[in-house]
Amino acid sequence: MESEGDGEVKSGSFTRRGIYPSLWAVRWSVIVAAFNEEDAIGGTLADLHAHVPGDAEILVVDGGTDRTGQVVAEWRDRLPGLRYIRHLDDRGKGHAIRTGIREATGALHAQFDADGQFFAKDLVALMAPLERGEMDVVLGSRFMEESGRDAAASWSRSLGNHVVSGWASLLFGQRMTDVLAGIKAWTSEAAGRIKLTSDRYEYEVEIPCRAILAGLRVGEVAVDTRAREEGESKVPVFRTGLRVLTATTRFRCGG
Ligand SMILES: Nc1nc2c(ncn2[C@@H]2O[C@H](COP(=O)(O)OP(=O)(O)OP(=O)(O)O)[C@@H](O)[C@H]2O)c(=O)[nH]1
Ligand SMILES: [Mg+2]
Repeated sequence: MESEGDGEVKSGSFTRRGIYPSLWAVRWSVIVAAFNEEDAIGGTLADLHAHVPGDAEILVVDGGTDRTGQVVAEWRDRLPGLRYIRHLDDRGKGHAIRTGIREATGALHAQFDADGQFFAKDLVALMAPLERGEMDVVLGSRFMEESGRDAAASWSRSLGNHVVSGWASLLFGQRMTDVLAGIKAWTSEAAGRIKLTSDRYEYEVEIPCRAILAGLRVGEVAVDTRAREEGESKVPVFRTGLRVLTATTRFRCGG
């Protein structure tokens, strides 16, 4: 469980380059919102196990009713930083991520979908600009030139993503190619300066929008995606798209 090169990460007492002195290990908290992901969560944890530092905290915030919790329990020995939060009053993915942020103890936070569509190796690339102190929030983007082809997305999903990202870029004066990807990272300090209010998928766009409004530095890094192989999407595309567009406009207007 080691990777080398820039933004070096080692398991155990890992060292890092960047603004944080290597003696102060910078702890990651990876927040995984899950809703009935018993078929996918095992693969997601295996991927995290292979790529995140050995002392990373991994918070699974489970709002569903299936066996996700049991599968997580089977991973406890291999992932000492694994924490399972049974989210009984779950009101949506945004609510689950807020709970994860409240519980997180790391200096750097990331969100990572449980459905296996993203790759944990990309978390290393997202964390690097935060560790170097160059960014406060980093968005994973499926639509940059270097991004692995998103064969996963249907045309309606891709179009919806482009419309929402374009609208947010226009309103907030910064080009963002993919505000909706379920892989993002931010510093705990940034989290303290952004007040998130959205319970559902609107929170995805709320993070960069409120960060820009707070004067924080928001960057993006190309990521790869693949089609969901296990479980089911929870997103009704058109209704969610409209809600996200309305919310983006509201954030701009101070709501
Ligand atoms: N706790 C919690 N997690 C959720 C909820 N809805 C979705 N999630 C999780 O959030 C992640 C993303 O959900 P998906 O349904 O795959 O949505 P998506 O990835 O944005 O959209 P697709 O392109 O359809 O896959 C998955 O890990 C889900 O299990 C919810 O209501 N509560
Ligand atoms: Mg998904």
